[in-house]
Amino acid sequence: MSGFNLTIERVRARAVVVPIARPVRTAVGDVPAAPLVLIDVHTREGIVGSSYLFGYTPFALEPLVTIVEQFGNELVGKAVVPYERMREFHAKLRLLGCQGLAGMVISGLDMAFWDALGKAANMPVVNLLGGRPTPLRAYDSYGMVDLEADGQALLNSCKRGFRGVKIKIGYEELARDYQVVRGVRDLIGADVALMVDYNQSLDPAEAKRRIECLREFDLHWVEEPVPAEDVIGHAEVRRAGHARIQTGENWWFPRGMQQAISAGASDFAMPDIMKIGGVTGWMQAAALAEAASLPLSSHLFVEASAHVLAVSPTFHWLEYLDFAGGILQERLLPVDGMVTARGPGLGMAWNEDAVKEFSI
Ligand code: SMN
Ligand code: MG
Repeated sequence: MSGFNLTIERVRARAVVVPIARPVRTAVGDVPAAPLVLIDVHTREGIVGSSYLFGYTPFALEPLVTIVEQFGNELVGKAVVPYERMREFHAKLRLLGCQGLAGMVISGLDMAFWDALGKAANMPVVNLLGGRPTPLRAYDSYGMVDLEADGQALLNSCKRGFRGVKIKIGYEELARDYQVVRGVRDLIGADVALMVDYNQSLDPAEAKRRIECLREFDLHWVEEPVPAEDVIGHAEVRRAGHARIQTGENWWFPRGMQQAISAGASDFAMPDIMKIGGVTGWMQAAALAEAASLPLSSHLFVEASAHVLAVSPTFHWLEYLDFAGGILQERLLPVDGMVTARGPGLGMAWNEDAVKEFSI
């Protein structure tokens, strides 16, 4: 059987809420556990391609499951050929638009297709893409931190070899931002990269004011200072020149990325593989990043991101924030601050006992 003649027989979606090591508190809401939808694309050849969606909040799970199942019904009998399926998805969603939950679903199905192809070829997806598993430098990603409660964890991140740490800020007052950033910088020292993430919580004027006050801490990047879709506002903050601006986790497909690039929104780029179009969309985004000389990082999805970042010409950082480890047979763990893709496929196998335990 050629690894490239797979036919879809059934698509299954299951909702789970997975415990995570550290609840993620952001300036615009908290993520106490990971609401995921597990996707399994069963083929007639017996291969099952798997991926997951991150729902952000539990109320998104049921509609996501419904959309996956409805798309799945229309996929029965079709070939696992990601490029063809993506073109069909975009045509189908032309009137509705392929943002939001529908955009997440087609990206998740694309990831599952690539997982199936890798399994059928008995190789990691990164090899199908022309690369090979490569240790990628990762940063340890936190939410809003409490220096008392999280200090030891932050020190452990450095001891485990992470060369970068990200924290979320955007407190009510700038003074608190300043106090937390100063405390973390003092804790991790000058040689570990420190990224901060405002999670879209400011307006451009307030962002410029706050970022100017944080200049002394040598921030590696300031992420999403203003609403994600405000690419003009991002560019305005970037032009102030107080810090390098990072954004991208809310870009919808390569065209959404291009709009931000055209606006000069950021110094770096960090698409989310679940919003940029899965593996197929990511490869196009990686080309855009190279053409625009934008260092490229990932957002969440440590397993799939380790594959696509290894073949991204402007690779910058892998974000280490493990949401799915609790329902995998084996977590993808960093080694000395580096993360390496594993296979076959995307290298994920569900721990069915845990899936049952965390199912909703
Ligand atoms: C983030 C957003 C939503 C959930 C977890 C983390 C954050 C990031 O924006 O960049 O990791
Ligand atoms: Mg972010």
